[in-house]
Amino acid sequence: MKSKLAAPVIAFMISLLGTALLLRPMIVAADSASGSISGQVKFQGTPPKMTHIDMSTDPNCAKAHAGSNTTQDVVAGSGGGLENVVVYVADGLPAQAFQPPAQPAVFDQKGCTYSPHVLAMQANQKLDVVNDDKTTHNIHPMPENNREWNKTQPPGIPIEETFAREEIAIPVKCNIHPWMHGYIAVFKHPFFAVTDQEGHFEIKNVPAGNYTIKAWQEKLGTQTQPVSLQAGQSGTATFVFKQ
Ligand SMILES: [Cu+2]
Repeated sequence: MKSKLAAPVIAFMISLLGTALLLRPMIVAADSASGSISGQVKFQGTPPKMTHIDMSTDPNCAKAHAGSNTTQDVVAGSGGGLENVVVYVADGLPAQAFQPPAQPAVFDQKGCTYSPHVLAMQANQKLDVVNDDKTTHNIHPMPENNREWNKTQPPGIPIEETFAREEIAIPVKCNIHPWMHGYIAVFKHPFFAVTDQEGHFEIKNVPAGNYTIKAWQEKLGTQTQPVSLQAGQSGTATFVFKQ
């Protein structure tokens, strides 16, 4: 009786194993179909001088800066790379909803400046606003396509917020310290990046396709270029901004 049952069970298990082996390469193929789009954003010419910010009206802010502190409107590195540029897929994605990441985006107030100066996040992703200063701030995003909010934030008290819709980019100011301003770019998909000090960016896990890529800079505007991404390949893009 036992041996009669064992044969079909073994046959069934072998067929399961076969199915698993067949499925495995398909899953790997699906993963390798996406690639990254990377590159650099450059500034051509002489970058505008960053001006000193006088924080003497709030000694808590002034004390936080041992040296000089400057405006961050156009931050060009010595190698010509442009920092704080938002590079993103603007067109070409399939019409699907992308879930926001579980991890919150963080917008910090440190030394009475915003860190990062330009934040990029997904719509409906949690936004943690942090006050790391010994003074009270007032965080006031001024959106055109989202709900406006305006909150006083004493030292160490967390604020949790979110933005429901795509908007590139929302200006943020502090009603207490007039020099404080930054931007929050909100996307309905995860295919965006903000350039680092050398102007480099990498947009990861982009499915193969033909895309319109845009680069947004708060003072210099927006640039557009097409990028074609083959299955499993990486794409590149270079943007050059001039004053
Ligand atoms: Cu402030």
